[in-house]
Amino acid sequence: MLLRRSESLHSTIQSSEITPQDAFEQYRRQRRFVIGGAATLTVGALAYGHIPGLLLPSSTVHAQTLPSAPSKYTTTENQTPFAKATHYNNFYEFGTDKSDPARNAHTLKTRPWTVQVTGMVKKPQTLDIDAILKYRPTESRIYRHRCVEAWSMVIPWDGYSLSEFINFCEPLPSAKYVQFVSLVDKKQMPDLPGGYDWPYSEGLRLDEAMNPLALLTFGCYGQVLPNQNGAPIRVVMPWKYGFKNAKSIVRFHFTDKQPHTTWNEINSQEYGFYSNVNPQVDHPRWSQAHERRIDSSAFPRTIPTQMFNGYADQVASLYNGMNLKRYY
Ligand SMILES: Nc1nc2c(c(=O)[nH]1)N[C@H]1C(S)=C(S)[C@@H](COP(=O)(O)O)O[C@H]1N2
Ligand SMILES: [Mo]
Repeated sequence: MLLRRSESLHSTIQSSEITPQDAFEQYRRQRRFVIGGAATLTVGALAYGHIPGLLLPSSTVHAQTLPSAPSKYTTTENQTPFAKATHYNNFYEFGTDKSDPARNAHTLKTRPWTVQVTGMVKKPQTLDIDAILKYRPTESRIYRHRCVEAWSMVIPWDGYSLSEFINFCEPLPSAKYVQFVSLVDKKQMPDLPGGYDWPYSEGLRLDEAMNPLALLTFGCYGQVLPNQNGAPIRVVMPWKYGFKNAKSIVRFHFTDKQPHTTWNEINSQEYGFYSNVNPQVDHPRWSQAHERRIDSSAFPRTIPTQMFNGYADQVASLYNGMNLKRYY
C-alpha cells in the first residue's frame, strides 16, 4: 500500500529508535538495577500477563503480547478478568448485543491498516498503524471503565498518551477539537445495523484530549487489542462514559467546531458531547449514582459512582466554571 507523506513519522521514529520492546528492555534493566533478584519475577509477570483473567481460556482471542511498563496512572482495584472484558462489549458495528462483538469481530482485518490525519494540521497525512504503534513505548494503565449503561469494569490498557500523538500531528492554533472516526466497511461488518449514521464518530475538546490520562490504546492485558475491543487502535478516556472511547479508528480530524458525535446525534437529550462521568447528573431513563462493577466476583456488585469516575484530581480543572448539568 502506498502511503503518502508517511516518511516524516518514520524519520521522527528513527531519531529516537525506540520500540515498545526496547522500552520494555530498558524498564527491565532499570528494575534489575533497583531491586535485583526480584526483577525476574516482575518481568515474568509482566510478559505473561499479571492479570489472572489472562489465563482463562478464550477461543476467540489470540495472544500476541504487547509488553508495557507499568504506569503511575493506575488503580489497584479488583480487575475485570480478561474473559469478561472481551465477551461483554459494545461495538455496534458487529451487532448490538453485548455478546455479538466477541462472536463476530473476527471478520475485522487489522493489517494493513492506515490512519488519516486531516483538517487543521500543519500537514495532512496518512500513517501506517505500525509506525504509530512504535512511535512511543506503550505503558500499562489500569483504568476504571464506566459505561453510560451503568456497568463498569477495571481494565489494564496498553498504549501511550494521546497527547504524544496529537503533538506529532501538529494541529494548527485554530484547531479546538479532535474527532475520531471509526472504520465502516460492510464487507468486514456484515451485521452492521441500520438506523445509525455510520461511521461511528466521537470527539473531544483539544485540551481534554491533551490531558495525560487520555490514552491512545493498542492493547489490553499486555496483548494487542482483541478485535472486539477496538483493534488495532482506539482511545480510552477514563473519566468519560465508555461511548467516548472510539474503536478501530481510521481518521483523526482536527477542527475548530464541535464535531458530530454518534450518540449525541442519535439522541442529544440522553447523550451529551462531554459525557463526563457524573453521579449527580442522571440519564433521563436511569440513575447514574451507582454502577454495577463487573470484576472477578461471581456477580456484579453495585457500588457508588465517583465524580469524573474517580479522576477528578486530574481532570476537574478542565471544566472550571462550566455548568455540568447543562454540558453533560
Ligand atoms: N466504533 C465504535 N466504538 C465504540 C462503540 C461502538 O459501538 N462502536 N461502543 C462504545 C461503548 S458504548 C463502550 S462502553 C466502549 C466499550 O469498550 P470495550 O468493549 O472495550 O469495553 O466502546 C465504545 N466505542
Ligand atoms: Mo458504553
